[in-house]
Amino acid sequence: MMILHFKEVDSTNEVAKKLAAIGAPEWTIVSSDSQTEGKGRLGRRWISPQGGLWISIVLRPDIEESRLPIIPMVSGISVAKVLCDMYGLPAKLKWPNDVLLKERKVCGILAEAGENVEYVVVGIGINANIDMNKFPAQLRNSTTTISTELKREVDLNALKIGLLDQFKEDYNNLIRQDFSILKEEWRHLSSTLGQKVKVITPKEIIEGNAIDIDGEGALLIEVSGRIKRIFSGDCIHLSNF
Ligand code: BT5
Repeated sequence: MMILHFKEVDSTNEVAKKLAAIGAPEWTIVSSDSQTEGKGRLGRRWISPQGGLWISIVLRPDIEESRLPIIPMVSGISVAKVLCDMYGLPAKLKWPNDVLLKERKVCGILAEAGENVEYVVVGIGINANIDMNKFPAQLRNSTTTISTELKREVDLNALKIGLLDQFKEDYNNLIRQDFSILKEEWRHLSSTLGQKVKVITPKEIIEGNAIDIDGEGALLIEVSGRIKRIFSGDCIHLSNF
């Protein structure tokens, strides 16, 4: 494992993708104190001031393309377990990849694949030691940080090492076995399952009961007695059903 740490970069995913494209081996890690162009999904921005853990991991998975969405889901499982194990925080998962504390987003994950899936870069952003006033007003109700929840700061390096250890174990389990054991963990940690949800996809807006995920990480939603499989989208939790 080689870890490259920067004071400031545009985006750790961008740096990691460039390294992966010129042959950086699996488990090359890029992290940075802050990001000037932190990226969310679908071209959105990710607020990345100093105090957060902004990290990207180069992977070279040998799995079917249809199962790629499972990789960021497994990263979410690792983050949730680490927040619980290291700090006793009851972290939950929101489909597809968010990690929540008390229904507020503490971590976002962005996976990007290279041409012909030569590599996958998993970018993980954890709001660790960040003051809530660093976030714009419209995000403050839906966001939280570890230091806000614990009322103390945490050691970023220890969090980084704890996360990488946990993710390595979970990822190797995914590659060695299949998704079934991890799927059970995802179900267990999920806040989405059991909720009435609204999912916004590029094609449609679906409202229904989130009942399960399948072996490719798709969300199964029951809409008037029929099951719909959703592969990607933005999920809003409405209420428990
Ligand atoms: C994500 O996108 O949640 C993926 C975020 C991935 C960030 C990591 S940091 C390391 C690596 N390098 C990068 O450049 N990116 C990755 P999405 O589901 O699209 O959520 C983005 C939305 O979350 C934004 O449009 C805001 O509404 C909100 N948001 C932005 N910054 C946030 C933050 N720090 N904490 C919580 N919510 C945030």
